[in-house]
Amino acid sequence: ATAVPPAQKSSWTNFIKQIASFSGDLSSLTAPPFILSPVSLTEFPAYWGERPELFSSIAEGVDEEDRSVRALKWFIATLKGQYTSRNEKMGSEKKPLNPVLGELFFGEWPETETRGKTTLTVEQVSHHPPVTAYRMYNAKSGVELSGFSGQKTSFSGGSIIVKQTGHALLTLHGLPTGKERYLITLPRLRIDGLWYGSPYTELSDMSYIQCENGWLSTIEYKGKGYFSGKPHSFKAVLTPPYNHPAPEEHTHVIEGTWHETSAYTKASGFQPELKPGLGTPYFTDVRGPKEEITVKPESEQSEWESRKLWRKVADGIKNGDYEVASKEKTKIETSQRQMRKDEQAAGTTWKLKYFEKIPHDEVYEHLASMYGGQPPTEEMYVYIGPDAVKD
Ligand code: 0T9
Repeated sequence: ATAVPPAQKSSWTNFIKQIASFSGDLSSLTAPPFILSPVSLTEFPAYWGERPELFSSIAEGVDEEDRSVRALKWFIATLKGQYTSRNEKMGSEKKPLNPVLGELFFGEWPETETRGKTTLTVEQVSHHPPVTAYRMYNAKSGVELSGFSGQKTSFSGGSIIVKQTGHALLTLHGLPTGKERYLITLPRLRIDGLWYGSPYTELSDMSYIQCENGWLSTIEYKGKGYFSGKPHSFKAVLTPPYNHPAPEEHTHVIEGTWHETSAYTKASGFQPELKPGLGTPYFTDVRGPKEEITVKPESEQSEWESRKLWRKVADGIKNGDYEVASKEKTKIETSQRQMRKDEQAAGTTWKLKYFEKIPHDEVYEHLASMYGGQPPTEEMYVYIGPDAVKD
């Protein structure tokens, strides 16, 4: 069975062939209409915030160990949104709109009784190759996430392999002990199901959450037929700093699936939260609803804000009016090309609004060296907006 509409079969086959013979920036390839998403990649950083309580409560941990557990729990709980939500909403993974340079996306998760307001600022900081910078901040708890996201793609064994470039830094500001930083690295993706026209994402390899105090989460991802025979499986091991007096008793092992539930398989010395009905000492349960970001109405947005900028294209895609979609997309691309030409003629370059690029991130290099990662040096985008934290 195939999900490819009969009229788009040859264009889909063509698209797959193009992907196979091509490696680099997939965003520039023209895909058949049925696989187009009306959502721009600048909206994707919002997945980090869809469990706002878990995010802001990282700072409530009583010590480094507890905060590292909470950081891991929040991270794992975001994976379902990050990697399966297009399948749930649109039936399969789809090709997102390729953001223009300077595109912005803002939103928030409003304050409630149990948490302060969390805000998100996203800016497209490069078009070729696409790079998205983001910053999420909860002022009440002092929890901040900042990072950037890019992709290097290749084709292997019928799947698209996506190496994520970029990393994120989680900073807990204003703890009694000062600030505490965590480096978050990102997993590798495989896009499977291409032949049938119903692509979905599986994660592979490892990612890390390295706290500057030495606590380290190593997360290993497996698809079908590994640890549990289930798709979307992972195993996370949290280990104490090398000089910890009782490392064995403070090593946490968690196994499960990141789109459903996970539980401790080892938690010596640490009393995990128990949840009725789940039987084992549970860690995450993301089967329930998540909370989507609140975005202000388009009438109050600037021309650079993602939903307003892409409105006509997105409507075309949603209404199956691909002629309109492609006409409107061409308009946006033409005006972008003109802007680049004008800049070149004037000897200027586009100026970022909310982020400043630094060519090397020393925090990243330092924290990555702690777990023995030998990462290629990466740039970083530092948030410079009005509520930037100076400490
Ligand atoms: C950061 C995430 C990222 C972005 C997407 C690879 C992908 C673009 C990047 C990595 C987020 O935090 C997490 C989730 C999904 C990733 C996307 C999945 C995907 O297929 C696209 C790529 C560029 C394509 O559109 C490939 C062509 C398409 C026809 C396959 C569906």
